[in-house]
Amino acid sequence: MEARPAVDDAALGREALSVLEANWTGSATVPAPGLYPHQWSWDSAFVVIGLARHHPGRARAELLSLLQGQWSTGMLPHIVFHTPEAYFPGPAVWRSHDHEAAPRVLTSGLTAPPLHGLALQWLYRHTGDAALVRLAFPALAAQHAYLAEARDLGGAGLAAIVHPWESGMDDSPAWDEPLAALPEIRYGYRNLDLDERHPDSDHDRYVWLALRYRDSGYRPEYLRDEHPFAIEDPMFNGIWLASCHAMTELARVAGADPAPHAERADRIRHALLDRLWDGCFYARDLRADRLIRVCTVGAFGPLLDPGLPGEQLRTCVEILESVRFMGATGYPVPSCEIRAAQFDRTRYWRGPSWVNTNWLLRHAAGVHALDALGRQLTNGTLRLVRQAGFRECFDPFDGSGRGCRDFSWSAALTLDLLADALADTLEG
Ligand code: 2M8
Repeated sequence: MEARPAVDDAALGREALSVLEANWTGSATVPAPGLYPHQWSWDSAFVVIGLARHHPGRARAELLSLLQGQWSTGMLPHIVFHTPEAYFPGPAVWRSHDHEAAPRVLTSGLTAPPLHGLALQWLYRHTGDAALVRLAFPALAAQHAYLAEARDLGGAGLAAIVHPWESGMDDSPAWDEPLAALPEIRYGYRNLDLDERHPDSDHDRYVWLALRYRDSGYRPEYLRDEHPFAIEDPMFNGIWLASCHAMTELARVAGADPAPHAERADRIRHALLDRLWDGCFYARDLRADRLIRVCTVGAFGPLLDPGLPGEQLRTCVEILESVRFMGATGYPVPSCEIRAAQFDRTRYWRGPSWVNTNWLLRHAAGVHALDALGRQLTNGTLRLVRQAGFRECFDPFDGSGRGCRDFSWSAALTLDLLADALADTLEG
């Protein structure tokens, strides 16, 4: 474990704000200097959530700058390139400028977990900024319509991801089987030292999948009929469902009809239960037409739904608290169950604990009034950043930091968790 002076809450909060200040480029917050020098979609949503009470003006600017990257199809891309900083795969790979639906700013051609409805609701609750809701609501409604129209590849109401990058949990063991079914690819090019993150073979397949989709002209028909990677992921869809609930509430502020958003939430819930539940929520491989039976932190995405039935709620919480997950590690929440053969405490999204998934589960605990679980998630996550800093991820057993430093969502969500911990102390 890295030595780090113990810091009190106020000092930790100041450190978090200074990381976010340093990672602000003037138009957006980068996830981390150097390694991730552009604006990533769900990272930005977490930054909006973290800044909502402390720096609402910046949170608003963050959301609006991300929305500049939205395509006229409604697709909100996973990366927006506001600056010419080198990154692979960058604009030359995605070629968004060749696509008529793409905006002027350069972007990737994939999407990311649709957390933005929840982020807007968070900001509204803390600021009452109805003008922002009126401005952003139509864009987020278009994002949801895109997912429902272009990504419901299974036809039952869930959105399919068409690339591991779209899950945000790139190297999750849940993608091993569908990736292994792809042809062996050897490009041998990369511009980053990706250290412990991906084996070369996976990285080459990531690039290959992205190029195939690009070369199809980013056509939905190609995704439906030909693309070899199509997965219904419980975390992506649990997040979408949570954003649908948020949109139902925000519709009233925006002067829009809440009913379609509430109906969509119901449809997603039913499809999650029908298609992904088998004693745990698993991802479904649409191409192989089967569940991918490895239990990862993604399994808990549906906990974000206030309408999750009691049986699934109880079972998910039992698994989360058991020795398969938090019950065995000293810190919340390993990204893969520790008894799985694929679990690796050192490898990116295959074992380490992440502040963003901890925060999502903390939020889910609040949704279901599971106060003790919520406190455990808040306190365990704060212990991680207090001891190791705002690292990208953490060893779930000893809490040591992994990946890059000064990572934006670790800093931003710390601000939110600190406020939470303070409220608990005042109430207690
Ligand atoms: C990681 O993803 C990027 C690709 O988009 C990468 O591996 O280079 C993931 O952890 C993802 O969730 C995150 O949004 C991104 C930026 O922090 O990094």
